Amino acid sequence: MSYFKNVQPIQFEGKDSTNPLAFKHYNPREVVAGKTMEEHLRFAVAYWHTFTANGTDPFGAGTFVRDWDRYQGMDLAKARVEANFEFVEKLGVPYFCFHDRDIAPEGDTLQETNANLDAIVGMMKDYMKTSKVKLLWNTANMFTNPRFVHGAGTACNADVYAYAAAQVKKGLEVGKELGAENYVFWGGREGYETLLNTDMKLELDNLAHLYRMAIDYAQEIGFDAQFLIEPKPKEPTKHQYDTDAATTIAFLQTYGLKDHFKLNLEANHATLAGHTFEHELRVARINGVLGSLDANQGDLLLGWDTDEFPTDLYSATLTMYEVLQNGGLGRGGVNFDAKVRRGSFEAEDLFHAHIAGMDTFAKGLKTAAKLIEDRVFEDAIDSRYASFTEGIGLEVVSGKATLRSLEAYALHNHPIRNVSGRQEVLRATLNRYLLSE
Ligand code: XLS
Ligand code: CA
Ligand code: CA
Repeated sequence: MSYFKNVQPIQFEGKDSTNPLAFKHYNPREVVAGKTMEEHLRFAVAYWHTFTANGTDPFGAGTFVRDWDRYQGMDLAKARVEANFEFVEKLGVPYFCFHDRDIAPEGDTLQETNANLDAIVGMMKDYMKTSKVKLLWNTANMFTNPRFVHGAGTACNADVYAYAAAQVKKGLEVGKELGAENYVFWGGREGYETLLNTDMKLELDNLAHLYRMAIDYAQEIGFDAQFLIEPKPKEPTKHQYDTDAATTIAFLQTYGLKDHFKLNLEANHATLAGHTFEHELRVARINGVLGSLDANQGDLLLGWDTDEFPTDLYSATLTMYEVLQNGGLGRGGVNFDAKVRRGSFEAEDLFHAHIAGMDTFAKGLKTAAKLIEDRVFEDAIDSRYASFTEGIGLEVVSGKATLRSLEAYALHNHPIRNVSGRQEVLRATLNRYLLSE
């Protein structure tokens, strides 16, 4: 059964192509800064947006026209697996990602739910014997079911906490079974609606216990995936504990967990936190925890998580600049946690959207590599901070300075001379690089 019979495997046709079903910049085999584009970008398709969602919004029913929707229950779940492998192979990306509840329906009991999951995981495993498609990460959906109304790992109810722990245990087993390279924790309900009914300390302690148990269990079963925490400040919960990269790093340090986790950063979550995506990547990078990316973009005119496909070349360039400066994403990748708009309801739109995102990131990668090769920002930054490479500045940097020695210096250093930050020149230069080629 083919779900995308009108689409042939997507090919690279070059920047002058006008074919909406071809890549203009993403050439998997092209070498940039010492690695192929495929190795740098490690693209993944998000199962939930691509195969599970139907275009429902709070004001209206689903609009998506999908061939697999003629099925129901486990038959539907199986049809989606077929569609997934066909789509990911035709798109030519190496990975996909899912939540447990995206791939199999819940049953009446946890036993039944796990049995459904096992059946679908078995089917995926069979596909993966012959397909080149791999699992970048899996995760547990502990936010949709009403039982998680007050949270999962931060629930006020120990029975819910135990259920969440059972779900994480199963998620780790599934990840091992399918050879997942990472395992993600995103806490959509891990936060609070009001402090008036919230024991914040207990909730955070319990969340840390859950993470510790997950580390121990993964070790016990020999699941060596990279653990990732995905920050988001709000939505669905009013305040979410993993607010942004800096807050999540502080949490990991407080609980002695930093060596076991990296961050999965999402562009739209950065926007919701009042940051640029590159800010979040920079914070993670300088703290050694830049793990993986959820590539999408928000709408700055809307205050919610719109998860649009990324087409902003400027942002993609600065994102890939951080990734290159990080020495790559390691076991992480670039997952399109993005959905086609409700009005883009035809199955072919799924290809158009991913191609647009992949080309945007490919162009961003090429531009960032050129900027780094030419040391555009590095030279500007080096000269801006040059006063810390000698004299009194070097004493500060090497930790030798004291308030006394700095005062002695300041008393006789008059007048102080500052130099322009030259922001506009740098932005114009960035535009010049983006527009070249
Ligand atoms: C929701 C999140 C979610 C995570 C995985 O906003 O982006 O989809 O990526 O649970
Ligand atoms: Ca995400
Ligand atoms: Ca999102």
